[in-house]
Amino acid sequence: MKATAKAHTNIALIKYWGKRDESLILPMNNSLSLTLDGFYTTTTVTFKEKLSEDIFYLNDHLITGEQYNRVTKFLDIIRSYAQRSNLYAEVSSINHVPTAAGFASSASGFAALAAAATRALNMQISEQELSKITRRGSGSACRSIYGGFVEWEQGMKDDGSDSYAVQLVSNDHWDVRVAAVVLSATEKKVSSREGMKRTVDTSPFYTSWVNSIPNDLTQIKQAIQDRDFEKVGQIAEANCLKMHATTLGANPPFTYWHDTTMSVMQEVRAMRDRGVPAFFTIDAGPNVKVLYLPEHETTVQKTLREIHGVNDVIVSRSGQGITYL
Ligand code: 2P0
Repeated sequence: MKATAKAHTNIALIKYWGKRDESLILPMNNSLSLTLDGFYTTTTVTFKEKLSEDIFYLNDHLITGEQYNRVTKFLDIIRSYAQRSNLYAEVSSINHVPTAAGFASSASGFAALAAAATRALNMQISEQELSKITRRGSGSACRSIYGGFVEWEQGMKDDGSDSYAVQLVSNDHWDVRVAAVVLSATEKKVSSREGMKRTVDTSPFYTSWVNSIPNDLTQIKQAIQDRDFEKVGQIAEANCLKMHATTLGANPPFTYWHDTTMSVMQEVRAMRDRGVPAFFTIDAGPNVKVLYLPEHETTVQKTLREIHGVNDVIVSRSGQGITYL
């Protein structure tokens, strides 16, 4: 009863920001992402009759506390689905997601865990079903089941049965690159889970954000089909700015940006003024991700590395969905 799965992280171009159900992890809006080949998690799950509780190793370290609880609670969901409530597992995950890159490893982490655990239990489920289960671990993780450009359909039902991700185009549709710009600034941030809840509960800008999503989605999906990079970039960048604007209206207000975050944003705009099509997006942290096309890789990398306060630039291509090893 053992299986190993590999899942990549993803970057949202239309952001998931806010839940309508905290417990089932049901979002307020559809979101759209690109799966990235440079950042992934490999997880082996072994269910053993002899175990009386789960054991979790991350990068070869035994994990306890909050991180362990999140894993074991998620395994409870899978156990109840498989009707194997007293069967515990040894989980060993290796994260190839540098924490400093500002990508939440929860997306690749929960996707790899869900895939490995369901396979180890020999559950015969579709990718759609796997995406739904994965969503219960972390919302953005449900998009990492698929490669390329992916949409998470929020669904309408109270039980979450219609809330899952679908692939729009596979990773060979279009070679779009993403540079993760790693900043030297470190500061304790508001977690995305807490940040989105506070925003939903208190920000007067939140309703406008949600209402603006359907149009952004219609436009960006067409632009992806057409491989219209300028349009994809413009919509993604504007969508990111709208998401971050909602946090300034929250009570208490907060922002994920640092001064270097803004320096990178300005430099990306300056590149565009010089004729290099590059666009930024930012998640629940200070780091910036920059979208560009392969022919501009050298210029974009060099420009980003020269910004004061930038520690590293890690580039990635469009990646695959779940694979089993
Ligand atoms: C996203 N983020 O669409 C957005 C944009 C952060 C900003 O999904 O509470 O770790 O586990 O469902 O998925 C980060 O939130 O939150 C996130 P939970 P998750 O990628």
